Amino acid sequence: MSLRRRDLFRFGGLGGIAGLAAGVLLPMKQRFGAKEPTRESAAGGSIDCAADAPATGTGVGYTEKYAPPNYLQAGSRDFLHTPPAWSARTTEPREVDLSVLETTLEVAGGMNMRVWAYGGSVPGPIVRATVGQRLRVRMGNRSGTPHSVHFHGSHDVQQDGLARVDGGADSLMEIEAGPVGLHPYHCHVPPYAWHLGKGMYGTLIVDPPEPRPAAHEFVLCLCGFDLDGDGRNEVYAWNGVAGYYARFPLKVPAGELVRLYVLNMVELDPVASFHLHAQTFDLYRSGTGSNPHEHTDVVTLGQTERAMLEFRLPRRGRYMFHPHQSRMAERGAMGWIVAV
Ligand SMILES: [Cu+2]
Repeated sequence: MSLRRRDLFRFGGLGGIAGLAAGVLLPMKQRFGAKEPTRESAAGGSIDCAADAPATGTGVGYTEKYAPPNYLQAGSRDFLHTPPAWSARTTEPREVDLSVLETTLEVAGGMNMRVWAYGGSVPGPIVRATVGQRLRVRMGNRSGTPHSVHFHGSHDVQQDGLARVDGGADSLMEIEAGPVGLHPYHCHVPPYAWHLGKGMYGTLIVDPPEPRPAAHEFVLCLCGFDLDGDGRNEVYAWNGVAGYYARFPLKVPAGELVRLYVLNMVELDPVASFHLHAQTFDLYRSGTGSNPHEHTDVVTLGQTERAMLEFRLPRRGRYMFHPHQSRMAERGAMGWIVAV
């Protein structure tokens, strides 16, 4: 079955895509040293701040119309921002399943979008590997439309993931994770603006052989959704659901190292950005280098461009983050990091 954009509104039902891949790919614990973030303090979680948020002004009300559906609870989508634990390279290839499901995502309360979901979620599962790790990527296409899975980064050009995989068929590819950094994967079947607009992307984190310093780590993947097929996005979201981090801020202990992996996977808008309030950060473009390129409070990202950010929030409080494209911030992509 092929989907026309007009059909998007015909699919109702609950949009919450369960964390199908969570148990497979996303162990929740991270590596932490003795003094720096503790396992307890860095559960990678979010907290429910809706109750104590101001009714207007800087609270949840900033994106009232673009709030998450009420059935979503604190923590219900934490697996989408929590990277798997660092793991040493193994000689055998690691299995990664990025099978595609067709389902409905409620991208904001009352706004349903028919999506194609790697591993059952939008964005797809976070894949993490140490540089040089071979990854055997299986993609079973459980939708009615041809798809593919193509990784950014360096790999054998014969394993570039451009071949169409028909509905009902499976594909297998093997790549070596590299270089160190942060690389998206996505569908490359034309018109791929349409496929990406329907959620077909995810994150690959490639670690150096020795893990980076312990930190509270989060992946923030910016998504855009064109609900009515007019070629313009109406809803924007970090990790798939508008306003999720406005209602459930990321939580970190004050003073401890925070590392964000930020990706712009928005189609139809030429650029987006990530801006943090009240604190500046070290910017590692694409996460590929070991020295920061810049110390700033905003990074502008073209389509599929990404950045690794490191900072500490010295004082307790609520630090806002959002794209500095106000249309995006006002339509679902405003969030908070709370230092406690
Ligand atoms: Cu596709």
